Amino acid sequence: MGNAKSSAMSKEILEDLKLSTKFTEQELSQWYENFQRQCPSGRITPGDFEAIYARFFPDSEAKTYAHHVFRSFDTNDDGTLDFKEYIIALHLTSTGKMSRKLEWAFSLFDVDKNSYITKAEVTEICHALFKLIPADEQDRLPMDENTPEKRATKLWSYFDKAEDGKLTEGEFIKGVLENEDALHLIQYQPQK
Ligand SMILES: [Ca+2]
Ligand SMILES: [Ca+2]
Repeated sequence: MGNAKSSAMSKEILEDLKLSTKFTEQELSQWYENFQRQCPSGRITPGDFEAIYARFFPDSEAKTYAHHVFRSFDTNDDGTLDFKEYIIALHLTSTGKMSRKLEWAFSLFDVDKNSYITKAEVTEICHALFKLIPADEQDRLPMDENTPEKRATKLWSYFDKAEDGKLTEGEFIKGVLENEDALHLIQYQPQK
């Protein structure tokens, strides 16, 4: 409202996003309009992002996980998500190819961004994931994955690494692709 001037996306960003995602110009323009409306400053803050997650996971504590996801989407490390980072994130998590999704999953697990995953980082993300799972659902989990530690140990076993080893992106993606069970352990899909 009264903000029409800021509603055009720069040609450069549009072309860039058309190349890096499969979204059409029309889809991108539509999302840009929505983004501008919901986020007039053009930047999503960690607080905004937590609020979005809280709406998706009303019965659980999504803040910790949201914080990790935010970090993995904030590719230029400036503490906010701009439209480009937002769209790439949306693309990756909805329609992206499996290999791209796993690249993203790697960055989610690489908490300190040093290009390696350790078991401690896997455990930290498993803790955040667990907070997303409602208590009644946690009760129904298999015995060997019903705590964050057990889940981390099970996941780590697929990567053929020592307890104190370091996992590269290639090893992570290979381990997940070769073990169907690993794929469900690295994420949480709400049942509702
Ligand atoms: Ca950013
Ligand atoms: Ca790391």
